Amino acid sequence: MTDTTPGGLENLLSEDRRFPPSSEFAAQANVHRDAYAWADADRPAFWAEQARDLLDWTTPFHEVLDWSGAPVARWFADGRLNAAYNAVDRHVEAGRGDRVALHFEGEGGDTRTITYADLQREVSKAANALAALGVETGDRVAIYLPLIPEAVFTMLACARIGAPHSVVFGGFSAEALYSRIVDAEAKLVVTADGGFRRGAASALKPAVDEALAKGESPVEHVLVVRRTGQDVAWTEGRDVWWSDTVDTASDEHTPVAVDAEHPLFILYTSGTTGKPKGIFHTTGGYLTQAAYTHKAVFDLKAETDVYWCTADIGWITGHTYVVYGPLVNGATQVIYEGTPDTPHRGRWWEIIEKYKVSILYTAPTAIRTCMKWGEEIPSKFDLSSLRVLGSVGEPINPEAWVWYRRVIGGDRTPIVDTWWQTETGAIMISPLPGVTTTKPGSAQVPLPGIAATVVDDDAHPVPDGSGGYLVVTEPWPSMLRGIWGDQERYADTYWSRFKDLYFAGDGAKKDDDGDIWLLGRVDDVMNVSGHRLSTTEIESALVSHPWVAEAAVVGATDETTGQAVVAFVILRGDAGGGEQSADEVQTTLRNHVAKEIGPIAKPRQILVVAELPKTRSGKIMRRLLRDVAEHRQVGDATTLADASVMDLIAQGLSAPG
Ligand code: 6R9
Repeated sequence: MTDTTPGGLENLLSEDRRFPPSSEFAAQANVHRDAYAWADADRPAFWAEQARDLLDWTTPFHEVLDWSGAPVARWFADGRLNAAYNAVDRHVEAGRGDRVALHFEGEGGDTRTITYADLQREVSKAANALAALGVETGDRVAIYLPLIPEAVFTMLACARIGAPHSVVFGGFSAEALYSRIVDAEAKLVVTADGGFRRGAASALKPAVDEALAKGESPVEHVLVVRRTGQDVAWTEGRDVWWSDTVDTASDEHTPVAVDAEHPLFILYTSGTTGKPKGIFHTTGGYLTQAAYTHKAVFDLKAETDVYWCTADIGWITGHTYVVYGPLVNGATQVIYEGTPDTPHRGRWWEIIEKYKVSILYTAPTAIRTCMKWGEEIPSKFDLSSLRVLGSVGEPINPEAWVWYRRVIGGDRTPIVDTWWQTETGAIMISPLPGVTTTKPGSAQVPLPGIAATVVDDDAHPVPDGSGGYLVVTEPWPSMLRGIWGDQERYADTYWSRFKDLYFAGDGAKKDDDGDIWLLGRVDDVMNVSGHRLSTTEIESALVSHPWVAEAAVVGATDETTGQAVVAFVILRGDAGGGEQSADEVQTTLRNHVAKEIGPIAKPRQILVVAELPKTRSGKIMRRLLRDVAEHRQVGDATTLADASVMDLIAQGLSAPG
């Protein structure tokens, strides 16, 4: 990563477009430049002030940070609070019960408007039902639901009782669900008959039945929401309908105050190999940073903004920026069940026009997909309500960033490229929209109160202009408190690579201003003839060509060069890319990469594909592409959002031409 020879990282760093905030935006922004100095002067004091300011505590805290048990932090540990009370009840008590909390848009066009007062009743009913099913403070609950209001009600009902939830992606297999249920020893599973995806009802309950038939399980009950009306198999005594238990329960429930360090949730992330890691977060510190970052990074004005984060609740972005951050801040938000192209490719933009969404938070993969579909689609809708755009999940290529700002943001909106992880719980590195002069493709600066840098192999901070590994150098409130049931693995995975530094697993580079550019996971770094190349770098070069909508690059074993660059590209329908022969595409794009980065970075092979394999959170599964590139049997594809994509790629490669 420290290599700056040809093929190094010069391409991204030569990105010299700059976008300062407008003076109008800067003047009205929630957070100003002085926040950095204030936080630097006394980091724990800064967070303590946020915790007092943004949350209501039933028992105020006096201790701020206890790092004596490092690497497990304790924040605000002698305080007590309830997460659901903070997300719901206090807004109603303050006279804001009529404010819309959720504008739910079903894929088929059904809608529900849920105010904070409604939310209080729904969450209370669900909490009473959970308690009646035997769930007590400290018990774990698995949630396997589509993105429907009941998913939010259930998460908050768990929080209300102090029962940590473990949300499992609706797209995950029965096997994945079973291992997560067993690992967390969940007593209850909350699911639905099914959900709507791509215009059809897709079943969920059968996967729960299959999971629970796999062996011994701690599950006592399965609570089932009726969403699609599909037939479901039923196990008497174990399965109960939401309509029979929750809808009939009392809508009054007293939230259980818990210690600040009481676990709020477990969320499994797929490690590169082996058993998934149950990342667990606690209550006080997590909520503090969720609320602060949501307000600071998106400049949220709760009275007037309409916020929309397109993430599924099955990943961390859905936890922090659909459920906890926005609701603790009393925001009005949109949640949408379906896919962006159902029933047509303008669905997202139609939703933005309909609800006058002012803040949009989505992933680079979605932006690149929209680029591929062509800008005439969003251009048909009125997107003038938008005032802040966010990106998360992967490095965003400069071209995609610029397209996002121009086509979706009307050349007007600040873009916040937010770097963080399931483990960090909340945003760590991001521009502040009223402060930072943004650079397309860079997450830029640690937020006020966050200390992160880039180090070399020996843990020394690299000078500006060099690359290395991203680390966090001081504890932060929403940091993971460990891996559920395996604290040794926690220390090994994150704290053993560099002494006393949190190792994020991402490669990064500092530019000449000291701004941080994320370069992808360190395992995505290739070594071609001794030159270190980042996948992100080459992908960005490819996407900067007008024919290319999306690109994924992998390093395939090569007899002569050690590794060789193999690129998979999706061509843009609207830019002439579709009309070229395969040979012409190869030659043109190889030369383009050579020109942008250097001949060393030229892909050995460029394969045109219709889709790329992605997880439901939008991350490209390069491991599977590497299998294709190295002519191996394709490995475990169970966490793909759409498992048929690998078949399509294989077919496309064997087809003539
Ligand atoms: C929130 C989330 C974490 C990994 C992380 C990094 C990548 C996320 C990014 C980004 C570059 C950004 N990542 N945001 N890379 N720029 N703005 O995605 O959590 O699913 O745990 O993934 O995602 O590689 O290490 P999670």
